[in-house]
Amino acid sequence: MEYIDLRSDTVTRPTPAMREAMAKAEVGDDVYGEDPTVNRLQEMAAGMMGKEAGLFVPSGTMGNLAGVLAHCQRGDEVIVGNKAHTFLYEAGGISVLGGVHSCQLPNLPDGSLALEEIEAAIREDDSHEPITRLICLENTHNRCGGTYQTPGYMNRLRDFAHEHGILVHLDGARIFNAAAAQGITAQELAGPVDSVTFCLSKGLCAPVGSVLCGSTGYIRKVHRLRKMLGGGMRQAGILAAAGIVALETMTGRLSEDHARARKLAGGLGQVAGLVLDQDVPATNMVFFSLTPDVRSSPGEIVEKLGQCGILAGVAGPRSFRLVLHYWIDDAGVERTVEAFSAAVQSFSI
Ligand code: TLP
Repeated sequence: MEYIDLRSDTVTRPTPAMREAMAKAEVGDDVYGEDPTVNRLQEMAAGMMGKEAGLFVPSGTMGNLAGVLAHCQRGDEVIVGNKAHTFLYEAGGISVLGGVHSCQLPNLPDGSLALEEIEAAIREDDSHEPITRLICLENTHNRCGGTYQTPGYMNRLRDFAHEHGILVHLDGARIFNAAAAQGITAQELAGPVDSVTFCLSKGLCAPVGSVLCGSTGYIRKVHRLRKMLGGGMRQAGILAAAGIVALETMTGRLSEDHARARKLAGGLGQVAGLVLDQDVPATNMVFFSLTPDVRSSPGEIVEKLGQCGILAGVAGPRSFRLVLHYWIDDAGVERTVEAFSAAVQSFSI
């Protein structure tokens, strides 16, 4: 059966152009810095983020982990949203491996952190307290519904942080979605921060990899950390080649996924028994819940959908997340709405 897989954009397979580029990629030992394809990807990525340098890493998780560790000493504190991927879904790596303490502030519904809340959380110079070293942001924000922040917010936050001697790391796993939704470049969002991780493997369809970008000195530190974390890859050009195709061919089409997300939300919003978290999705994610009269759990609905070839994600005790990407077309959106309608009806009183 050909599945319509909406569980995440991490499920995307590489395009034929990527597979071709991978087969032909020139490679070398990247731990020695000798892989020409990795070097090209890193230069391209740094340029697109408005940074001096970039480092290819196996995953977004490793990018964020090495990114935070390079800024912080053991016992330092990072201010992070309580719905941030770094806080919720990275196995506590910054604490486990870096001894970095986290201070969680409530994410506002749009995924931002309120400057007043940050200000109140900054530690005094007092030997009882950890040192506030870093603020971690996420743009787009996954658990807040794929919402995005504007360059205005990014600049305000950076100015505020730097005034207090604090650095800013951006988990920009889907920064190109944030840029596409606003009709701007990724550089306008990443330029203001001290470091940024973005993923090649999600909406951009590359099979593996993320790039962490920052100043030359910072990336030199990250190079050692990547080795320590076991992420020093050898002939990684074979993967970087797909990443280059991703940057060249996939960033410009993400608004198609956003349009399909809106279409999908429009259809699901009409289904009795479902209620959307946001009427109009901001980017490529659609979050919605079951109304109280539906006598089933999201897990049961997901199982039913799976039987007709649709893979959906459970996001909470009554809620779902569907993520649009390159491999979902208009017909897939229509089939999904029909299948949800049938599945929910079968459980309604
Ligand atoms: N997110 C995954 C899951 O881990 C939840 C998904 O399906 O959305 N930052 C953000 C904002 C992410 O959404 C993710 C992956 C990551 C970092 C981690 O990337 P990888 O999977 O490459 O380690």
